[in-house]
Amino acid sequence: MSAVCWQCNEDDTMQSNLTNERWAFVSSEPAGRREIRFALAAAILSILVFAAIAPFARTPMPQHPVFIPIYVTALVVSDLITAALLFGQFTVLRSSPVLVLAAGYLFTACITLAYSLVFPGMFSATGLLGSGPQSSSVMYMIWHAGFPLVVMLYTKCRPPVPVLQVTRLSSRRSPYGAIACVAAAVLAVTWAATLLATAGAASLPEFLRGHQTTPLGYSVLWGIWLLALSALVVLFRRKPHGVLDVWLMVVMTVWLCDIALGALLNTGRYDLGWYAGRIYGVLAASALLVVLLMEDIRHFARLMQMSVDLRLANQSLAEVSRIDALTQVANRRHFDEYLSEQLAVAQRHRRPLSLVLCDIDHFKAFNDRYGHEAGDTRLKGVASVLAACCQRPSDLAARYGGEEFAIILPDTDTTGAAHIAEAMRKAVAGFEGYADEGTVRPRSTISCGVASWQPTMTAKSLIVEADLALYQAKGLGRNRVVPLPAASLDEPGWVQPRSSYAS
Ligand code: GH3
Ligand code: MG
Ligand code: MG
Repeated sequence: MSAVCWQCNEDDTMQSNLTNERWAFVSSEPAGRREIRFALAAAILSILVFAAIAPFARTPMPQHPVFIPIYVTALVVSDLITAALLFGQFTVLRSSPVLVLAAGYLFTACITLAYSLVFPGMFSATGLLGSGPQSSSVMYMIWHAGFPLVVMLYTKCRPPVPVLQVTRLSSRRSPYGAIACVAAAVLAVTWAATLLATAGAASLPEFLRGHQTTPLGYSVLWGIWLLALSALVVLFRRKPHGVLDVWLMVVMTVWLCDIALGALLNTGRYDLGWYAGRIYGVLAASALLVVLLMEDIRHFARLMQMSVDLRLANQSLAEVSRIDALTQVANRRHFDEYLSEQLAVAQRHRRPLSLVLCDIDHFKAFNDRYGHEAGDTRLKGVASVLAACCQRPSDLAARYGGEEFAIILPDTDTTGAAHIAEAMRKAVAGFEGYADEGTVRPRSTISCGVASWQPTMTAKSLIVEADLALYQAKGLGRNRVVPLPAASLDEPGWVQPRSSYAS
């Protein structure tokens, strides 16, 4: 509830970050405009329907004893589900108001069940459990006074604790002991009420004569109605309102209509007011249940969205962690992982695998001449050319470090890899796309060492072999490809080494 906000010491930013986690339950959620509007509309609608029916409350209606079992079943099922949901929320929130309310709904479920047992004509002509003619009336009174009392107790309990806080508390003590105690207390109260309404009914004053309520019965019922009204007022005055408060106010409004139509404005059983009052009773019982279920669906949807967002964030994080920030090709970590993966595949299927190590020639001189920013732009350009030369989806171009790149070529033997390396060398040497560098600068060349995996080799020895080949390419004059073991190239593209950056 909004009351939770009073307890928050965090600054606004932190609070908004935690908002979704805190308001994970309707019982700990502050009422927004949407809830207030809906609740107000529901309350106004109930009052309007009440006003329309009230003048005809005494109209006699056909007696349908089957109405009672239907009414009782609907009430008991809906109250029990509401109680179960609230108990469930209590196990997480450990909020005493939620526990009290859950107990209230369990009480209404139990007492409704007991009411059905003593109602004449339901299980026997006079009712079970040795009930007398006014037993069901007494049960109705206890039932309709009990719930407003529970609601008042609910308002007196401290506001619910934020979810994060209670989650930490939850590890300390099991909530099931409290639930068991409360459930036992509810059963005891119901048992005592039933005893009073049956065995003790004879010693009670006369509330019902035949099917007619006596003046004393009306006084008690008016008292109960005023009690329900007080519960509504207390709820209203307990600000700021949480979602649960707002919907409990609707429940109490419907409760007032229920008592007024079904017990005060009517004359007795089976008139219009009596039927309408019972229907209001079912509405009052199911109002909170509907809200809890709707909120559950809303929270579930929010949870689904969060899990999708989280998965996407994880995906992009995984991608970012595998990409070199400057050149946007795979980084060294991804290179290492991919090489060992592909070596395992090559080993298992006895397939060839080659590695090309490329190094930009005289790059230090380029940097010295044009500056590091220009060097970075050049690195990006070379990386994009190398990546574009990787034809198969399984080929991977990575930045090995500094101005060195490594290309993993699965399913490629030395000759094939040497051809690809040669194509790369040519593409870099002939690349015209350094336009974004702003000024025209000499093209770069690369030297490439090619090595192919042999069954005795590890990832490390393959890299060492490719490095050796690269070293030879540098030694032979740069801007060339050297494969190890030697492979014949149809079109060897060696050119004489020349540093075009030297000033
Ligand atoms: P060689 O032909 O023998 O490879 O000569 P080289 O100058 O390219 O090699 P050397 O190892 O002497 O220098 C590598 C240079 O690459 C040094 C450094 O200035 C440059 N370099 C490495 N990483 C980066 C980078 O991220 N950005 C820039 N701008 N330059 C880099
Ligand atoms: Mg180098
Ligand atoms: Mg270099």
